[in-house]
Parts: sequence; C-alpha cells; structure tokens
Amino acid sequence: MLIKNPKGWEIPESAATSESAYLNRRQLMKGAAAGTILAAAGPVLGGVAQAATEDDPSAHLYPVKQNLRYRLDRDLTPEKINSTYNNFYEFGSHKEIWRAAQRLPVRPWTVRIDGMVENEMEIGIDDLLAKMPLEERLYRHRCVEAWSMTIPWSGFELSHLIKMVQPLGSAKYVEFRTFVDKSFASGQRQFWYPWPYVEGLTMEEAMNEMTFMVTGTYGHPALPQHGAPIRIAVPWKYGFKSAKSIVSITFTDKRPKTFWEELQDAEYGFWANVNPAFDHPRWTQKTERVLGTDKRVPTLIYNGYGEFVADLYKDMPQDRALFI
Ligand SMILES: Nc1nc2c(c(=O)[nH]1)N[C@H]1C(S)=C(S)[C@@H](COP(=O)(O)O)O[C@H]1N2
Ligand SMILES: [Mo]
Repeated sequence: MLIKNPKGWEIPESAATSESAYLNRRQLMKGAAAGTILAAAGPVLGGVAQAATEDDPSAHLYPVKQNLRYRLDRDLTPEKINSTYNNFYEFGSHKEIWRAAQRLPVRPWTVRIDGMVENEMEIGIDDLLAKMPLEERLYRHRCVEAWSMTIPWSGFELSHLIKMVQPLGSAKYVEFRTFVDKSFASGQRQFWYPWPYVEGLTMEEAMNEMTFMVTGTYGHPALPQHGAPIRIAVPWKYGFKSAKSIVSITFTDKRPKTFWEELQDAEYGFWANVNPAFDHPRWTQKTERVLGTDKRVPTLIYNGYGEFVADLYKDMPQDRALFI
C-alpha cells in the first residue's frame, strides 16, 4: 500500500473532512513499520438501536431547569442529527460511530480527581451527580472541521467541582483524560493514535463560568456517542477541546500535552480558541456549516462567547498560536 502524507492543498475537498485526514510523519512511520496502517475499520454492529437511557440510574434526575443566562442566536439542532454525526475516535475515525459507541459501558463509572488538590478522590458518577447542582444550558458547539451544532447540555459548572476538591495554589492547569479499553473501543486498536484522549485547560479557563461538565443531553442522561456518562463542554474553543467519557481530572503545574497536539501540533494547538480570522491549514474558519440546515453562517470570535471569556486572554499576544 502506498502511504503518502499529502499537503493540505493536495487533499481533495471530499477527503478533507476529518480531523485525522493526515497523521504526522512519526505516526505514519509507526503504522507503516507494522504494515497495518488504515487497515482497521470499526466493527459492523447491525441493527443496534439507540441506547434507551430510561434504564440509566440517573434518568430520574432529568430534565433539569434551564439556565436562561446562556442564550442562542439560532435553533437547536434536532437530536436525531446531533446523535448520529459525531467525533469520537475511540469508536472510529469517521462520523458514523454512534452504533459502535453503544458498547460503551456507562456503569459502573468512577472519576479520579487527583494531583495538586487538598481532597483527592475517586468518586462514582452517581455520587458525583448527587453532590453537584445540575442545570441545563443551551450552547453552540463549533468543530474545527467547520461544522457547528447547538445543543441542550445538562450538567454542572466545572467550578463547583473545583471548589469541592480545593486545588493547591501551585496548580496551574487541569488535565482531562478519557477511558482506555480496546475491548469495546475498536478505535483504540488503532495504535498510532496517542491514547488516551487527553485535553487540558488553564485553571482560569477551568474556573470560567462557561466551562461545563456535561452529564445529560436533550433532557435525559447523555448518550454514549456524546461522551456519557461525563464529558466537558468548552464552547468558545474548537470542539476537540471538549473531551468525552472522562475518567480522570488532574490538577498540575505542567501544561498537558493533548491528544491532538501529540498527533499534529501544527494543526491543533493547546489554546484553540475559535476565531474566524485564523484559518486552519485544511479548513477556512470564516464560516461554518450549521448541522440540520443547509446554511453556512459567519463564525464568531470565541464562538460568540467573547463577553464571558475574552478577558482571559487580554494580556496574551492575539496571534495565531492563541487560535489554532
Ligand atoms: N474522547 C474523545 N473526546 C472527543 C473527541 C474524541 O474523538 N474522543 N472528539 C472531539 C471533537 S473533534 C469534537 S468536534 C467533539 C464532538 O462532540 P459530539 O460528537 O458530541 O458532537 O467531541 C470532542 N471530544
Ligand atoms: Mo471536532
């Protein structure tokens, strides 16, 4: 098999639709050495219906009250569209992972909170839900692939969890980690990806009121494909900053090396704040395709959330590094 690492401008429009359309050279060499690159496809799971979340032990908690402080300038995306067009590389590097994701065992599920904190803990998801004030927020979500959705997330502000565990003054960053288990996550057999999925925020970003831990979608427990039972939503940054199915939250003084930085740091930086003025090498960021409509609309700086977050960055150079 010929393995080529094409330049962005050499990729036909039809192929330039995935965040993984090109792996960096090191990843390619690893795969090539073993002769297996691009061989694995997800398992074909015929006829698996969408998970019935009625059986979820947290089902009785939803729907929760909507917080009207966070408003939308567009319609909500129909759930059928949002729940069948997803990025979740643990289950395959394409958009149709929703069937494969039904294999994710969402109970028992524990989250480890550790590192530079007073109160390290390992807490079951249902105990955590009982401690946190749940609310619903309507947020925009903007993928760096230039599509967007609007979604009713349920969950809690990350700042509440942070106050519960009391970080030390030395903590500067928070790192989020997704599970690793290739027995059900077929994408994790694609060993050239740097599993686990890791993301990170500065403490100030993590404490910002917009930063939301998602445990529910559309008035019920979150579906596996959206990152059940707990994921993050950081709506002023490109979607890849919002890690799914989180098993650990670590407070640290070192900037986390994220999954996408590890793979291709020229394309996916740590900051990744939405800004239409800086194009990604493969996608213009000026406009976005709104899922569920046939419209492209102009993209807004900080995805429209500048009033909440622009201050976080006011003393930093407003250059490409802050936005890609
Ligand atoms: N663990 C994990 N989290 C992830 C991803 C992933 O592949 N694995 N993809 C990210 C990307 S690129 C996007 S755009 C969003 C997609 O969220 P959605 O499928 O709920 O719309 O999840 C993000 N979180
Ligand atoms: Mo994305």
